[in-house]
Amino acid sequence: LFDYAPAPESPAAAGEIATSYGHFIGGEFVDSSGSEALKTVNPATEQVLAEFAQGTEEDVERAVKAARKAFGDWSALPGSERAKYLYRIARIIQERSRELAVLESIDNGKPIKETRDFDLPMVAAWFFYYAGWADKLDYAGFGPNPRPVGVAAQVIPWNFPLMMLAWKIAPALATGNTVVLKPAETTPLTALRFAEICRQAGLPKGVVNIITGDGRTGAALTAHPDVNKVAFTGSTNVGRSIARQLAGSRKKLSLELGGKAANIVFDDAPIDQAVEGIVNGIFFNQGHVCCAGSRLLVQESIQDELLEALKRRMATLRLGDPLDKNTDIGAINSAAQLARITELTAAGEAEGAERWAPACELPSAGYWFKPTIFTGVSQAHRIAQEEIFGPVLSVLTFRTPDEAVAKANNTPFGLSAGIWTEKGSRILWMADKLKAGVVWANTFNKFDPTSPFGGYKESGYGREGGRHGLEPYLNVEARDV
Ligand code: TXE
Repeated sequence: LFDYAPAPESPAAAGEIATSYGHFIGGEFVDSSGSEALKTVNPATEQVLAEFAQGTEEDVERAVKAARKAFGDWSALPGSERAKYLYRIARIIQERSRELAVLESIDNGKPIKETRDFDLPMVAAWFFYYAGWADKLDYAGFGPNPRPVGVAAQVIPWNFPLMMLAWKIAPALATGNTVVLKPAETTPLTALRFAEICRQAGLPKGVVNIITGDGRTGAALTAHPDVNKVAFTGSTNVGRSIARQLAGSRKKLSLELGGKAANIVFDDAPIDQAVEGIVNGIFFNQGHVCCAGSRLLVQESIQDELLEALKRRMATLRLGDPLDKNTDIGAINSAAQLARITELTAAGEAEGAERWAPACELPSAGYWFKPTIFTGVSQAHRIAQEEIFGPVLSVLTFRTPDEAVAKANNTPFGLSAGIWTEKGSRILWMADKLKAGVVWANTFNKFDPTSPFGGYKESGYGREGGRHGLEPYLNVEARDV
């Protein structure tokens, strides 16, 4: 499934970036009704890439109208016909994956190694997978006649711009809904390129609409009275404000919010493998990952040995140009995110934790943060409780499995967790006790379109992926079996 994305060659492989963009509404690229424009920059250079429209309420109105107009015909198509469009989109994504990977790396700051080998293959896989469901909904266990909800408003973040788009749009379209999607204001470019792909695939007009802008556009979209379903991925605060905004409405809501995952290493774990899992858990995508393994819980008896090996490995990580195929750690996505990381790491030091980072030079322009670990962290510290969303690991220790579970569960979040041990029985015992939507054993950050992803507690509700990922987009008339 994951081997089909060809390698991007050079920045020149990216299609042209326009100097300014409007919205994609009703199958056409259109100007905004307002005059306000935002800028997106390359976070590795701070160079402005393009201007794009700040969507107005009138733009939202037009986009929702276009989606409503398209809904009747789209939802009436046989599932096998909808599947053809999704397969076509998946194939075009594969064909254009070099261009998309480069564009994503330029707009987001993440290493090309990741966009090429992870993001783009996952994006295609998501469309292939949900294409397969489109004609099998009657057999999905939702009862005899599951129906699409209607117009879905989808607001996504900047950490996996295209992948979050795929997670939202693929299941919505497979189930017969139409969508209005708003990408994050620091990463609009690949969503706008995806709009071109919808045209290339001949997708009927209005089935997918993309409007750009910041949180004001997002709030206007989620509040629109003719929207039937809201899907949001982003910060817990905004998730809460959307839930308040929707209280009393009949809109369906799913939220995928933050996390503070524990990566739990027992004394019988193979150290080298665990070190790779820890590094992947927190430094993948600069730690801009909701399920990042941002807390290392290490069994006290192996703490010294593990930390020594971890520091040795961290010293080999290459930070720099996201378009260099050897880069492991790219740029922080925005100045605002860099400020947040800086503020929380300063709090870590002020609260008495010990900070360590390998010697490495940071490029002179752009937003960068060294891979960093904090030891001597206690559970009450802000860096043990709050999502940093950067390449920063907080190290805590435990003695017994019970203590590991108690510490792992002691945050407001519950999105993911990792366990490293040779004992299968311990994995099963721990997985049962951990309050996390995803539990990885002897691996971390593994994703697959067949498996549901989502959280407990303040990490949100609703699942994306697998058969469960269809549910938020369906009105179900009979009991789930
Ligand atoms: O998120 P926001 P930000 C966490 C992470 C990060 C913090 C802040 O800890 O440091 O959130 O990031 C749109 N109504 N995550 O400020 O603001 C916004 O335009 C409707 C975790 O970037 O939540 C963007 O499209 N929409 C997370 C999207 O929400 C609104 C990923 C996310 O932006 C809105 C991102 C409103 N009132 C950040 N206000 C994860 N779970 O992966 C903003 N938006």
